[in-house]
Amino acid sequence: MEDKKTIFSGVQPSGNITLGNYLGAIKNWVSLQEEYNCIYAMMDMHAITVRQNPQELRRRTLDLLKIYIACGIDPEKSLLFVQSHVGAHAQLAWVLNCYTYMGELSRMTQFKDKSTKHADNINAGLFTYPVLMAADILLYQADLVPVGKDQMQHIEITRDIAERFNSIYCKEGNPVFKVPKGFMPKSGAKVMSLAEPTKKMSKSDENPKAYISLLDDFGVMVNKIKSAVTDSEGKIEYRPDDEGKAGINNLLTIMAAVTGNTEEKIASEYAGCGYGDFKKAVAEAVVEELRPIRARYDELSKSKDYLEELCRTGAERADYIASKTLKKVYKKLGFLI
Ligand code: ATP
Ligand code: LTN
Repeated sequence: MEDKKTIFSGVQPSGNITLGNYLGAIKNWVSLQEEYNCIYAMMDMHAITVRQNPQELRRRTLDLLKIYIACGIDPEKSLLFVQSHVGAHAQLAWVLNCYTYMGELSRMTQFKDKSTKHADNINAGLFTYPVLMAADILLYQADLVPVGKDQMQHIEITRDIAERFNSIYCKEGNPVFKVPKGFMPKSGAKVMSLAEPTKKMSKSDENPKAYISLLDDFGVMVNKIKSAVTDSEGKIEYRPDDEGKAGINNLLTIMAAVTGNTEEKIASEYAGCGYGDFKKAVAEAVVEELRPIRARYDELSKSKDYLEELCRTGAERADYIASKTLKKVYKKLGFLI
């Protein structure tokens, strides 16, 4: 166990978990559990960079834990915890804020997108969001961070912050922080909106037709896929998005991520097939992938005590690991400890 490399990742409980979150991140986490020491958290502190309803946030945080387990994360193998239960995240984030430049934060695509979308609430937390994310990752000395494509820029800044800190304080070698690498799935790293296939599928999209929630009724999922925006060419081919194929490419990607085949192979399998039939096949594949997840999710909904106990023990174990890194950092900085 100790010799294994470490994985860290998480999702924010900021909405209904989507097929994009699942194919881009969580599905990948499951397969890594045997080979790595895995730590997965519910990122509630990140979620408050956008206004949340407190009752819903509480419910969604526990729902997210249920989803992790239902998707195949085994709490006996992986460490699961709630971000806000471990004080070191906020503590290290403050320190790292002092080692991150305004210029580099202002280049973050997610900040630009979210500040356009929430123009009435461009808060400092939204701006320093990647610093908290760097703290999450660096506290656990993670080697690998499995995320979707949209988060790779945040992994890059995490690497820059870690290297900067190490180069200032660890000249003699023996770095305080391990410099992590991002890790994306072959297919599904960027699942697009079903309504606007040039935009990322996002759990906080106002249009529920844009995304598939893992908790949607199966009938609703099928209808959403059937009404996914495509093109009028009528050809199932995997070609560049700017040739108008974004919608079909997205359905091919979804099918590829679910079945483990490549987009090209699926395109050749369905070449000559009408869009209606292809959409039906994609919808069936998605429903069959999510059916067992839903059954386990429903089962877990009866076990609130078990879930709360997992959060308690998870937080204790995470706190133990995180405190060790934080102590090293404080010592390097010259804080009295
Ligand atoms: P929000 O809309 O609230 O910003 P989100 O849907 O983008 O949320 P996050 O919590 O930011 O979801 O992301 C959790 C994980 O899911 C990350 O690893 C992220 O890269 C991945 N992810 C999110 N959306 C997609 C997508 N459309 N395709 C693939 N991966 C995705
Ligand atoms: N910002 C991530 C969620 C997140 C995360 C992390 C992912 C917060 N901290 C640490 C990986 C590692 C997102 O998906 N929006």
